[in-house]
Amino acid sequence: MINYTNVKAVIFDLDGVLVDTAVYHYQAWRRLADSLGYSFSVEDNEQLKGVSRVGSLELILKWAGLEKSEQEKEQLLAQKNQWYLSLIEQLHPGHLLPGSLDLLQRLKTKGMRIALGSASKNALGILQKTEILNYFDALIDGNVVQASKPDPEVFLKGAEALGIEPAHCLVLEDAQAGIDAAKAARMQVVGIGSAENLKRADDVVGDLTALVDKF
Ligand code: B16
Ligand code: MG
Repeated sequence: MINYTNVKAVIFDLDGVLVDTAVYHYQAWRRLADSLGYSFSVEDNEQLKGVSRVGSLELILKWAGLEKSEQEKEQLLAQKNQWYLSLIEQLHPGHLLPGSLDLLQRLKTKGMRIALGSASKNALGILQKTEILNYFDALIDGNVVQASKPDPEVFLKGAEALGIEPAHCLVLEDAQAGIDAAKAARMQVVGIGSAENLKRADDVVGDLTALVDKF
């Protein structure tokens, strides 16, 4: 159970929580895996959620039983990102997930501090295209963190940037790696999605609409 009266700041994951971009990561990774002769499943994809670009490639190569040079890996990462960027080129506010805008507006009205805690290096462009950048007091993304989720770095940096103690931060996450990162940061965390994929979350809801009236 979440203690909402204790919450002073909310740290949002991006892909799969605020914006419906997880499906485009899936399509781009599947295309890359196909090009490597590996049949990439939905279950494989679930394990990549919240994992950095390079960490995701390492996992796919491991599953496929392939070894690549550093230079080949760089090319594969660039190719995946190019495909991903072309898929999200037309991203617009209609791609915000249910409840995103209502919750951001409610949190602002209530004076809550708001940060982004995403593994993505494309986060800024996505916030701009979906027109929600102005809601954020701090942006922590794949360009400023060294250690990937489940390491707590991304969320601890978010708390620090906001000037709020971790115990007063609530994380919203759609990935098991992100839930584990939030717990390692000693924060409360709500899983967004299905409970079977989000173990150890303090609560799990289907989407952000369920959280609007908590604040
Ligand atoms: P990029 P999140 C994560 O974003 C995605 O869940 C994950 O699938 C992706 O590999 C990672 O960002 C890196 O994204 O290739 O855009 O740098 O869920 O932490 O907001
Ligand atoms: Mg996510």
